Amino acid sequence: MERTYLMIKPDGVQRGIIGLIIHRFESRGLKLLGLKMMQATEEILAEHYAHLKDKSFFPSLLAYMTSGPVVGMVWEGSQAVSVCRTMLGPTNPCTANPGTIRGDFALISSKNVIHGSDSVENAEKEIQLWIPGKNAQK
Ligand code: DAT
Ligand code: MG
Repeated sequence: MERTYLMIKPDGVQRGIIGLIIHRFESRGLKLLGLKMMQATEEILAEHYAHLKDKSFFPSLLAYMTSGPVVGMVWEGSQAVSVCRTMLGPTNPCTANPGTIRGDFALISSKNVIHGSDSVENAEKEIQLWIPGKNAQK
């Protein structure tokens, strides 16, 4: 069993597709362990997106991610990290296959609806960063 951190971004919340997105992971057989709706701060985003801090789009990424609430979630299942990444589709939704979340609900990288951890190690870091406390601990 593996855990991953998924986060519905502000565009997903604003468009009212939280339930639809959650339904996909539940249907796949993954288990929802924790969920938190929150306003992301620039501080937490700077840590979460530290690998992108020198990119030209970083300021607009911060503006987008703070434009409304996000829904952070911890999901558990067999190979949850890679299974969920496949269900998300690639970063650039233009290249995402229909049937993936980004392929069905997004068109541009800067508004791609959902985040998913890219490794088991990063998943554990992100869970502790976004949903610290008892419910999200192993
Ligand atoms: P992913 O979210 O698929 O793991 P990432 O970690 O490389 O991708 O980037 C994090 C987010 O930053 C991504 O979901 C959207 C934004 N982003 C990445 N590349 C971008 C680009 N070329 N233009 C605009 N936003 C981008
Ligand atoms: Mg990433």
